[in-house]
Amino acid sequence: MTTPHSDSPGTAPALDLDNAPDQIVAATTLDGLEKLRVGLFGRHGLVTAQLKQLGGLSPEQRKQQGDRINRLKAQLQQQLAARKTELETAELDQRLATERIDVTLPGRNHAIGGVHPLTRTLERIVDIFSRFGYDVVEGPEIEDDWHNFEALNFPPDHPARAMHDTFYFPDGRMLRTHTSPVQIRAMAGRQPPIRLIAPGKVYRSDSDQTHSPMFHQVEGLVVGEGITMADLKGTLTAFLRGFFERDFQMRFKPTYFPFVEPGADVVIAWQLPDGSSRWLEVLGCGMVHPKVLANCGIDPERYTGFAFGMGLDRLAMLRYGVNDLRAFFENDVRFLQQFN
Ligand code: 2U9
Repeated sequence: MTTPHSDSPGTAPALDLDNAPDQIVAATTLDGLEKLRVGLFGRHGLVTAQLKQLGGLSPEQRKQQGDRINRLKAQLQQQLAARKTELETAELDQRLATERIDVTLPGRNHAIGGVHPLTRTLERIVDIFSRFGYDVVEGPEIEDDWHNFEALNFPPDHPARAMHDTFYFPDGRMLRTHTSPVQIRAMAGRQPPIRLIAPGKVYRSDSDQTHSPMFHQVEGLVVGEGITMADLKGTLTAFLRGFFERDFQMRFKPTYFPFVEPGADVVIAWQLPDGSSRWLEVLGCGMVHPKVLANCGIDPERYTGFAFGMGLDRLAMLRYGVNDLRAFFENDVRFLQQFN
């Protein structure tokens, strides 16, 4: 660190009028430069001392020495000013380089994920049935023939089996075609009163704008003493009004499912933007078939029950006005962001 041009007081050669120009050029800080200026032009500075001596000289010498000192003074002042400008510019450049802030940069956006519309729809359904006092129950997606068909009153060669285009494994097991086996397992494990919903993925070999080989169902089951069709109608009316947050006409249209008797499709009068309305199927339901109760070890002479089933994806399409089911599964963020 002991270069001859260093500013540090301990290592610089003593300032004199001969080396002053070199020391000015070698100054690397504005502080160091200011010390040199004081050493030359301050009250006890070298140039100041020379000027003070002029008073004791003869007029002729004074003029000669005066001219010399003035030239020296002007030269050193010019050098100090030039070096000062250089050091100030360097300091500013250094600050601009290290403290640069580009105020035109756009702010940093943190991408915040959202809740998938199907999850949102399920959360609404679970929320409503939880307030009705229902449990939420889940079960396996790979099922055996007993739980998926047999216990639900689909006899081996029953044509209703053909309604479900089932994905089979070589060992005879299958991807569940509905969440009904969850209720079979729940009933086999307990006695009434039973009040539950079973949400989950189900699989059928079917694919177009309104069918996907994997879709989501929510089924519900209530079993107890004295449960009637009136309980079924009251529950589903309260649920649908809560889910769609509006009032509408409802109809229960008789239909057939092997696991319920009687069975019904529920349709609601859906208001279209032009003021007209049309009947829309929103879920299926029925009184649990006595054979199904018996298959699960529940006495059908003592207990009755109702059940219902709905396509979660279909309800989400209706509620959010989505016309292609596949949009829910493609996970295009431009689609998903609309629900945040
Ligand atoms: C047990 C007993 C009865 C569940 C039910 C429906 C009617 C129904 C469809 C709606 C549209 C399935 O997603 S969908 O294709 N479901 O119409 N489901 S009653 O009945 C049961 C279930 C389990 C033990």
